[in-house]
Amino acid sequence: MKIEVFDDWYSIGHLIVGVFSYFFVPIFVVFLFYELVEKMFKERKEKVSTFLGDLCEFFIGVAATHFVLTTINI
Ligand SMILES: [Ca+2]
Repeated sequence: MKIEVFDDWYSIGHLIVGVFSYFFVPIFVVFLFYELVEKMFKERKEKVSTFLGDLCEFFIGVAATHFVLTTINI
């Protein structure tokens, strides 16, 4: 199955939320809950491919933050 990553402008937001959750983990719980609610109750049904894409965008943000902090070593 194809996953749609960075399909809309909200995708940048998902990435940024991922960056913040690197420093404050509870944000991850809120984000996951929000995404699940959005997937289940959104008026125009969200596709599984964009739902998984949103999660990928989030984790790209987490991973990128970890990469930057460990390589630059601030
Ligand atoms: Ca997306």
